[in-house]
Amino acid sequence: MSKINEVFAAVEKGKVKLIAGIVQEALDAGDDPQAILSEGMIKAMDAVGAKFSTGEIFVPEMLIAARAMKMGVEVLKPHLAAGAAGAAGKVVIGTVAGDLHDIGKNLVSMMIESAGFEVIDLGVDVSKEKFLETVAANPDTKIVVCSALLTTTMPAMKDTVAALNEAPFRSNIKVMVGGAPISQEFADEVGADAYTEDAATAAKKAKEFAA
Ligand code: B1M
Repeated sequence: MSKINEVFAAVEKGKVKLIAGIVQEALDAGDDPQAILSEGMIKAMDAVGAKFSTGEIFVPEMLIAARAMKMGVEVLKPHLAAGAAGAAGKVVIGTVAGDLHDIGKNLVSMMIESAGFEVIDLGVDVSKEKFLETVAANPDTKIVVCSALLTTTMPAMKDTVAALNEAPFRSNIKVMVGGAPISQEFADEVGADAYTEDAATAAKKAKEFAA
């Protein structure tokens, strides 16, 4: 019997000590790793976000759910990712300035890596200067990926893409953007080369760009 509901409940309730075992049980029960991720974990985070919006829970509960999800993803990782390391080229990725959300960015990073890229992950709260200096220091960079989860950090994404667009290396790279508040319209407006909705499509698009 599927264990995905148990994964959902464990992430939603932030069962940090139990999550790894529950994810392993789901894998052992034959649940599809992609379904464990999307139906179990990501949906649980959406439920957490909805509860936060209505004031049912607060930042500490969101934080602990995030911790549980991260620990669950560690167990899933080998089952989701399988690629020839680095062969497809170099990708620089980060969550833009002022934004501390990294779960989605980490998934994008993991999927891109498993598509065969070498990923330089700059983490969260990454300034435009840091993106620029990293690409300048790695002239073989093929793609820059910016993530944002807050409407309040969309301007930072806009500034980052604008700075990349003015950089001397711009014609050598593709700029990809994504995250919950980002849309194709926003990507077009700021001058990014691509917007993708989730981690799997980000990896697919990155492969297209590198082909
Ligand atoms: Co925050 N938070 N949070 N939070 N948080 C949201 C985003 C929010 C929607 C919750 C809500 O109100 N319903 C809301 C934003 C509202 C808005 O801007 N419209 C919000 C808020 C308000 C805040 C604070 C301001 C709260 C406060 O302090 N009062 C604060 C801001 C801190 C800051 O960043 N400066 C804050 C803090 C936090 C925590 C630190 C507690 C924690 C983050 C921990 C961490 O990341 N390490 C947290 C969490 C966990 C959430 C929710 C509940 C879950 C986010 C998540 O990890 N989702 C979130 C509600 C929600 O999203 N439903 C919420 C799972 C993840 C897999 O999805 O990141 O969307 P996501 O990634 C997806 C896609 O977006 C896409 O791929 C992934 C799926 O495959 N994607 C890309 C992401 N980046 C991409 C880049 C690409 C392509 C695709 O490039 C090509």
